[in-house]
Amino acid sequence: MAITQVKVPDIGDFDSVEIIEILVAAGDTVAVDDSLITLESDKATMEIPSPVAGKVIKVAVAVGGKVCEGDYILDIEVAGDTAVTEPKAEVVKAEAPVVVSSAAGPAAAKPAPVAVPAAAAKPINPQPMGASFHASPSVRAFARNLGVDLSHVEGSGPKGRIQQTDVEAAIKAVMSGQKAAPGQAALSGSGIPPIPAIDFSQFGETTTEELGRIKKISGKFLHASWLNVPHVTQFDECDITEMDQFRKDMKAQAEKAGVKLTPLVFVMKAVVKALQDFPSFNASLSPDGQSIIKKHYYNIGIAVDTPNGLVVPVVKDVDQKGIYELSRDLMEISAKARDGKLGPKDMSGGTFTISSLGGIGGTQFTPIVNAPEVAIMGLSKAKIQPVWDGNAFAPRLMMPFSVSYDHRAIDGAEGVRFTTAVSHYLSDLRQLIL
Ligand code: CAO
Repeated sequence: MAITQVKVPDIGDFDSVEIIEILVAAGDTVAVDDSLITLESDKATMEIPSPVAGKVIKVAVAVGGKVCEGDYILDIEVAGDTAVTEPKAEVVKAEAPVVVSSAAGPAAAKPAPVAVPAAAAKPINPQPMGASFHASPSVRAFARNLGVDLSHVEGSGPKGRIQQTDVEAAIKAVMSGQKAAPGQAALSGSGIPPIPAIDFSQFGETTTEELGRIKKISGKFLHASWLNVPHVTQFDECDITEMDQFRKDMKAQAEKAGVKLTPLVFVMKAVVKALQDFPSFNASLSPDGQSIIKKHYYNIGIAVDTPNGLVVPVVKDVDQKGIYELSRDLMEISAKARDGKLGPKDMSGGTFTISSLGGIGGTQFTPIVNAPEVAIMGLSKAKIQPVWDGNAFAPRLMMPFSVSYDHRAIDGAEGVRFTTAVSHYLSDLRQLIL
């Protein structure tokens, strides 16, 4: 008999990752590659597999603890001289942050991205510690994404192992009303009535396509933000006639400098100035909801539409950069986003998010707060409007925008003061240098 001390294997760039599940307890027998613990960073969930077969004799970590590569997890008693293979963490989901916005209206599809704090990203009904069920990491991830508590699901695989089809069957049973309360609570968590499952093919031809990876991940964050954050959306508009004229006047010079100026970079500068005036918008609530953490750095997340879905890279230190530098940063991160080359560092540390649909169209929309941030701006398409100047109607370039915010952190009056400030700065860029 030999004791193998199992340690956290190479988990890539992640440092100090939270343990969200302990999947074994002292006395359990494990096979090689059985999952031992689950780690969750803000970007990925990883299952740490057992490098050996044997009996768990001691678990040295706890849920909520943080570990990094090389940290001791548990002891396994191995029969005979079993070779210890170096385990590899299985990344269940890479969580590219996504922004969240949704068109208003009950039928509107919920939008995509937003980086949500690890706590909010956890399933509504976490599986109990050491739950006595067997399931592969991918099935656990599948269940977690849907908020299904596997301890309520009957496994049809060998030795009662839970398969994905078992999870799907459990969901169907609850949706169709065949299974009641306990299962239903496990699926819908906070008691939200489930949407009934309907066989749409009874009404006409249908096709079913699996959602892309980013959509699946962002959907979870969007849902968590939608459920956890009491949203208010303030609509406003600003007169960008002079700003846009300046942008056009600068076009040739900007091209020489290798950048293309769009309204977005000016909006970023105006937003930062307004954030400095209203620090509650550049903040997060503490996990217990009792304090507001105001950030003295200004990193703006930009929702970027990519072929694979929405992601939110972050432009750092916007307060310290000029328009050209910001344009360069924006072009660089948009290109990286579209090529799927963003790394965790490119997507972390944001303090406020802007979702710009202005290049596409629309009049207004209600973005979903990119929690744990407390506010997000949605930009819509500017167009020439007749504006009364006191004597006559004048043609002005008006840009509609909205700001959704967490009402726990920000009051309505502050909300409209903030949008008024942004509008003020954009209508007269000279204010930005005061
Ligand atoms: N009003 C009018 N025109 C606008 C505008 C606005 N608010 N914003 C941009 N435009 C114009 C630009 O000036 C540009 O026109 P020209 O080529 O004539 O100068 C054109 O629209 C295209 O701009 P763009 O969208 O390529 O560039 P951007 O800097 O404004 O935006 C980026 C960059 C990465 C934010 C954008 O490309 C993108 O991906 N937008 C979609 C984001 C998204 O999907 N958000 C929703 C998230 S929630 O579901």
